[in-house]
Amino acid sequence: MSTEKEVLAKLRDAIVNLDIDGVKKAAEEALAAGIPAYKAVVDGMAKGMEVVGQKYEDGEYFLAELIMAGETMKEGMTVLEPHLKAGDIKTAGKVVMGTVRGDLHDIGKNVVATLLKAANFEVIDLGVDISAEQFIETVKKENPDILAMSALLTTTMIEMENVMKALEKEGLRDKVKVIIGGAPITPEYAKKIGADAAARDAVEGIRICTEWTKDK
Ligand code: B1M
Repeated sequence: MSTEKEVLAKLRDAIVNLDIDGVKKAAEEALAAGIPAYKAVVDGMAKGMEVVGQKYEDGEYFLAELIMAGETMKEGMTVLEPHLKAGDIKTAGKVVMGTVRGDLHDIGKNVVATLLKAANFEVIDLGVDISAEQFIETVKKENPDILAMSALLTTTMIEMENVMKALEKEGLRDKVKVIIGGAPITPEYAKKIGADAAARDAVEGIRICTEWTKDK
């Protein structure tokens, strides 16, 4: 019988090694050993995601590994999520996110959403082709800490500016931090439209969101 420390290390290593079968087995072993599901997520899988993020920054892992790590994490969550009790995990903050109107690209957004969840954020993912009205309606309803938008087309990135204008018009701009990302997005563009930050990749995005909410 493995100790708690050993089982948590197995969970962490399964994420780092992108081992989909291994993560399921380790998650089941954690539950059988009486380890609370939240602990298995936070002290096991999420630790693995931190290592994956570091390997990506060091140039040892690439996008493919980042996506695989996200898939491995999802697989572990299928075992652990039903055992998570509301209130078990203190969320790092609430993020509303989506790909802007006219844009159907969601692979990058999904990577960001998975890593945000792994970093303990509550994520409301609206999906793709999201209009300014839908973003505004959700910000009003959910009162998130952060609004994250993704755009992959030069023809759709202008939608982000429409969302910024709508936030201003509705008096919501000071209530939410805004981060944008996607292949054509630059920090200069974020500045131009009045967003708070642009993220080059998911790891940078998660780092910025964590920094914004660290005193919550
Ligand atoms: Co499209 N496509 N595509 N496409 N597609 C691009 C974007 C393009 C650059 C390809 C090219 O021509 N070289 C080009 C855009 C050109 C331009 O605008 N200048 C293009 C085009 C033209 C099109 C269509 C118009 C093609 C057509 O129909 N004629 C069409 C448009 C459809 C639409 O959206 N209305 C189209 C369709 C598609 C597919 C459906 C086939 C597919 C999308 C599938 C899907 O997403 N479910 C697709 C794909 C796969 C691509 C490429 C090849 C790859 C995009 C991708 O998934 N990258 C892409 C070329 C490229 O980018 N090299 C291309 C991997 C992903 C993990 O990275 O999305 O950048 P990315 O996300 C990163 C960061 O940007 C950042 O973190 C992520 C992870 O590190 N990030 C954030 C993103 N959002 C963030 C939010 C944050 C933080 C970080 O907030 C916290």
